[in-house]
Amino acid sequence: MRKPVVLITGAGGEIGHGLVTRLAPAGALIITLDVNPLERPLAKLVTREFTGSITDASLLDRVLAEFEVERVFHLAALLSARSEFTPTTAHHVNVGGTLNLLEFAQRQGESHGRPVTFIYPSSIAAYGLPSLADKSAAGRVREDQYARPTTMYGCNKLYCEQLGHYYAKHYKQLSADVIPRVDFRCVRFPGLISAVTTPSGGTSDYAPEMIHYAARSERYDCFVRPDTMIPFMAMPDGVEALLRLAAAPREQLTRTAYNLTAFSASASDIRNVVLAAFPEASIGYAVDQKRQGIVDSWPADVDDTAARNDWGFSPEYDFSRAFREYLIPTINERYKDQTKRK
Ligand code: AKB
Repeated sequence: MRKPVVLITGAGGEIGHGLVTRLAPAGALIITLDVNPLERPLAKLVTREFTGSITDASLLDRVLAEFEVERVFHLAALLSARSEFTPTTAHHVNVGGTLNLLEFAQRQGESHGRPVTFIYPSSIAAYGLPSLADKSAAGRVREDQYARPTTMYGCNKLYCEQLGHYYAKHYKQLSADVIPRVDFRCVRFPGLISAVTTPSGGTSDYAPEMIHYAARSERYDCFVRPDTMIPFMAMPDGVEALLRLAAAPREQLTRTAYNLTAFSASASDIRNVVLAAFPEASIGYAVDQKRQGIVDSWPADVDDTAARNDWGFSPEYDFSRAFREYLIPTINERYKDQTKRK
């Protein structure tokens, strides 16, 4: 008989690392799919590790044959900056891979007779504010506003939200009694800041990079202007949000995609709090106009009322607490041996 498990794609990434380390102690049987082998400490926490691409349908067939997947956390993706260098590859992975996973979830549900809960991290990159004046005037952007992404990654994320809705509500709607459909649920993450993994190709990476470089006593030049403002969230709150959404009773959910945020901060706000923690840090600005243009198209803040009302989203870390209690002490611990050797 197949074992009931949770599937996490992109398990070795920034969100995946936090999710595996949070889920494993709770006793979840976890299988993972990542294009790279997991680091040993993470691999020891999972029941089975598949190394390969989400674009490989035959690999997913192997998973289907061996495991009864009840819940999917589909985290694997090429992020915004990296996707701009290889847009067709980004589409192939971000959209083609997600379509493979949705089809896999549908076939899993048909095989064991219950809808698979499918959790998908979209992004503030799904928004496209046309100018800084519009960004300033927009204030807290709602889910149904400004859905005009300016990056391939943002286009991918917005389309995959729609794909998920289709699989949940309309899949093969002209065929006789297709059952059961995928229980697709999605959040639009702000910039996520992790203390335990280093950033991997995002345009919001200036925030975590600033902290990690300061902790390593390395010079950092921020690639956006000091006044650049977007919403952020500490990684533990991001992981908890995914788990809370996954556990919410289906009847409480009034939408497919939910905004999330914990705090908005400018690059200057972040630089000031990092300098307060690392007075010797050397942090300057070298604005990259192309990446600046991407971040300027993202909202300064988002309205997450629907997530709070429907499934009790409530972040633990505001700006000050995120740095004081999570980021600075955890990152200091991570680099303490490295900085001693200098
Ligand atoms: C990125 O910067 O690409 C991601 C995101 C905001 O979705 N961190």
